[in-house]
Amino acid sequence: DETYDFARIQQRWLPVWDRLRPFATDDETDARPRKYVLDMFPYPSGDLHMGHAESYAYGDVLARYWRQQGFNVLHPIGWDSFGLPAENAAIKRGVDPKAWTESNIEQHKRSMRQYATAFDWDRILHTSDPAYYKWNQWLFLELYKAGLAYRKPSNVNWCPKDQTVLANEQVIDGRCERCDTPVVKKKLTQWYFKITDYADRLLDDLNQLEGRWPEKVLRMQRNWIGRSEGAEVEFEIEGHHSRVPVFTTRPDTLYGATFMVVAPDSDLAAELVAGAPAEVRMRFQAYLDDVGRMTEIDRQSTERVKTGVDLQRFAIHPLTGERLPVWAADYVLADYGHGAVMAVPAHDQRDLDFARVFDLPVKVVVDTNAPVTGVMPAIPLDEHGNAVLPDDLPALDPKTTGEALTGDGRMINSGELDGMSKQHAIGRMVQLLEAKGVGRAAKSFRLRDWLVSRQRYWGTPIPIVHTADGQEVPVPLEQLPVTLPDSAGLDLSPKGTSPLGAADDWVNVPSPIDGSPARRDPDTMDTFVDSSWYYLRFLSPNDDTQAFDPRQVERWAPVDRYVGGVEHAILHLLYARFITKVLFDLGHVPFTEPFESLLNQGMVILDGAKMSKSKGNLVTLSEELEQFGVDAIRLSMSFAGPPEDDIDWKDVSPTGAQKFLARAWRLSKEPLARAGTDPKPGDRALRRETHRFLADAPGLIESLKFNVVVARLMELTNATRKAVDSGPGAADPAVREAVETIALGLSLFAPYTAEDMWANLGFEPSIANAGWRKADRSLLVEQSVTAVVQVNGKVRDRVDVPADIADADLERTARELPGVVRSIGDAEVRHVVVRAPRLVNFVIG
Ligand code: ANZ
Repeated sequence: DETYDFARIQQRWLPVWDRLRPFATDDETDARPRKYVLDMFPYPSGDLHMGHAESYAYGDVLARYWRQQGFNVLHPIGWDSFGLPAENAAIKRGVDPKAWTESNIEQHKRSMRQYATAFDWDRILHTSDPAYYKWNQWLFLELYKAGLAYRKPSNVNWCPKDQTVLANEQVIDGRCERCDTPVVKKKLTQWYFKITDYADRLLDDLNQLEGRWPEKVLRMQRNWIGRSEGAEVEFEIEGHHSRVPVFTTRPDTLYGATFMVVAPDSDLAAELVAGAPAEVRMRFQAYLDDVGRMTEIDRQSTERVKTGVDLQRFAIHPLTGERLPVWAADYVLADYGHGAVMAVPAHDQRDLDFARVFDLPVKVVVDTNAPVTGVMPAIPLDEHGNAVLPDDLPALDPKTTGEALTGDGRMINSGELDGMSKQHAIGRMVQLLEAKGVGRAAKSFRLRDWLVSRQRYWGTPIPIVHTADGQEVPVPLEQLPVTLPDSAGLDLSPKGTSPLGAADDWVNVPSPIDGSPARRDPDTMDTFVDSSWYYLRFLSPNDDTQAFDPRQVERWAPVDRYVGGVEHAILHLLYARFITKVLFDLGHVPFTEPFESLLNQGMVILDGAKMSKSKGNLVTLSEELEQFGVDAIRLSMSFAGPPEDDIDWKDVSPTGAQKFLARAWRLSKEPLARAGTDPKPGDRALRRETHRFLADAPGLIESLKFNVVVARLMELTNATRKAVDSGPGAADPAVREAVETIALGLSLFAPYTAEDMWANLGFEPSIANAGWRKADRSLLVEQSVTAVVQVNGKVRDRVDVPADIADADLERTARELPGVVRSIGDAEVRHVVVRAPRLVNFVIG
């Protein structure tokens, strides 16, 4: 059959691959170098969509490429199968989340198999499998034992619709990431992981990833961790038992502090207001209620008129001894720094706005008119010794202008700091504070501890038992996994407490310590815990004695190339990095970063817009595959542009891709030279194209220029067709060489077509493991030079050689020329003069 029929080709090769398992990685004796290529594992909600098709196409190009380069490549797949999407879908359909999840996984598996992703199907895992989450519980207990998992009552982000707690990261512009409902605050006792202990390392180690992770992701991670450097300054408060620290990035402005502000929802505010007059307490309570109804975004908005309550308490300035009024105001956040600020209205805009509303004093301590660099010019003084400023300089009067003086300048009104630059003054002030024992250099982070407990059913149960007297007891390792009870009979609908609390038989257990009545922790873990270490589980997914096998970790980890969407740029990657560092510190893994390099593919959009069911612009993957075939879709993804860019499906032509594949495939049906025929005498121009492709493709793939490689394959296909139709013809060995190379190149992008071509060319399957061919460098040079070959100074022959041929190669070539062989005969060559590429002279005698 001479027509390209993608459906027939797909049917032909799938069962063969099932049998050959070309991507198995279970041979422990395999001595090839190793690569670990990982695609972010999917949520099994619904069938695969265009986004999956794109991401898996890219991951597969890399996995198949490394295999052709002679690496043993681990490319596993699994499912992130716990979590809200599955649970909400299950609630909507009234089915068991487990059954629903598993049937979706089966659907995914079928689709992925058909999509011919080069996965090792013997390593699959899914996180809702007790065999997986047993080790999730182990991980929790490892953190617990290390003091990195703890419980605290705190204000949490609460989604009133999903009735669940959200991590800061899951609140987008004050709304629930999943359902867009405005998030409110609620006080609950929750489990946390102490990621803040790792803030410095999580930030500093990003430098190692420079150039290997997208710059955008590095920036997002840096901003998320948000390190500020400055100082901690302690203030006495009259009538208060201990000194109150504040965090400031501008200790140089301490002499300009004229009042203090505390966050209304902080413990400190509650303590201070307790000692205030009844009238103040009432006003404060009303204010606190208002604040509780506000989103974080509103609170921090600089647009809103500042509000606050005078607590009628006084702080003592640590250097001047002045009494500074203490206010509570919502622009100060309870969970940043120490939840209190020294207000410097002259130099901080928020403080100035506040001071102007409540008529509080403003004191300028930085002369922002003074030159910052170089030697200070002599400032002219009046008869009283005060500086005379030129008339045209703006007045240093923020209280009137409303503009805080945030620029650089020279210190004034600041005692021994006067005349110093900002940097100098910051250093000096820290010394002063340290000497007086009222402050020190300090850092503050935007990063908060990771809230890991969820009041939902479909997640990993937290392996802690609470005794009647309030003790937390870890479930002993040999009793893991703590499996989820059957969902039948449980009300899964969200209501603010975990559905597991109502599973009496499950929740009531004897204390592991003394058998006294106790209760299991009813919460489940954030699914980001599950995905924080799954890359390690893939290394020994069926090991029921440990979370991961250290020997396999040694062999494969860390991940060489991680592929997935930019939507995981912050959360998932940060958590995986954190858990990896914890595992390193506990001696479980020998590295500190999980993902050596990262590819974030763009989105597949339609007409410039994100595809969604509600917008009615959904392109359905299964229909595209049906119409154009797997290879045409995969090839289209790679050809559409750089993988990081969005793909507008409107600009993509699967028909064009299909036509190209047919053209390439038909070449393999030509009456080609026999396999193994030496192509040396073949058409030199075509050979040059072939070997250029072989030489260039590896660098292009490694720098992720997949689209360029596809374009080059198209060119090579055209050149080959020309050589067949109007050149040396199909039987020229150079044509066979070109067609074999096209098949090899296509094996990265269009595995079915490539395999079928390989069979047409007379080879055994699978082309996936055929191995890349080495480019013959001598064929790459465009110019050839005619070398003259002499024997005893007389020209005996000529030969065309590459312009950059080496002396030794030229000599060897020359010796075999007929004219040379004839005239040397049996004589002994006593001396050879080689001047590559133009001349060889054999001296005989
Ligand atoms: C005095 C001062 C003077 C400040 C000045 C700034 C400029 P970043 O860069 O975000 O770390 N601050 C401290 N804790 C706060 C809290 N819990 N809520 C709101 N604001 C808080 O900002 C650090 C600055 O933000 C700190 O430095 C403090 O104001 C304020 F000319 O202290 B600064």
